[in-house]
Amino acid sequence: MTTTKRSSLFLVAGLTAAVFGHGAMAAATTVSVSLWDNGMMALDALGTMPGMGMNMPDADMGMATMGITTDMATVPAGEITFTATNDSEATIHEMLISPVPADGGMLPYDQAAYRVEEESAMSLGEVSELEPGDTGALTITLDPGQYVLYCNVPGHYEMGMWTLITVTE
Ligand SMILES: [Cu+2]
Repeated sequence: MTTTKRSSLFLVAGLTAAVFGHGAMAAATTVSVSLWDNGMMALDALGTMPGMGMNMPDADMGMATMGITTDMATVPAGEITFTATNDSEATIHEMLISPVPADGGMLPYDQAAYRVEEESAMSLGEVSELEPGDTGALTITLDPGQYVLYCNVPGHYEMGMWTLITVTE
């Protein structure tokens, strides 16, 4: 009788360890993010062509002179660390993250300031103002859904500095 009880307890302890082990693996998701531009002239066309922010009308992403590139476009829900590196030679960049609006449309945008309205866009966090060559990290917990990573230094979002990331169950 005593032996049977011990065996059961041992089994339960083993199962618990397995569950925690799985959770620890899920929490280790790291996304490498590159913030890049084509050099000093990257902002010259600002205001002279249709904006290239997410879902802006007539956006031609082939004209983008700045951008954000990630090493994965889909990640599992849970704790995610974004490691952002400013790969520009001369320009400060940053990385913010907001949910893609439920209607699939544009992020709220201040045309006069050339910036996303961060609060209305429900910004979830940021790696702010990185000098060229610098790296910063943001760790947040994300539910399943679609999110947009973007740079909100004036003009940069409109010049193409954004990308999508999908969080799965
Ligand atoms: Cu930027």
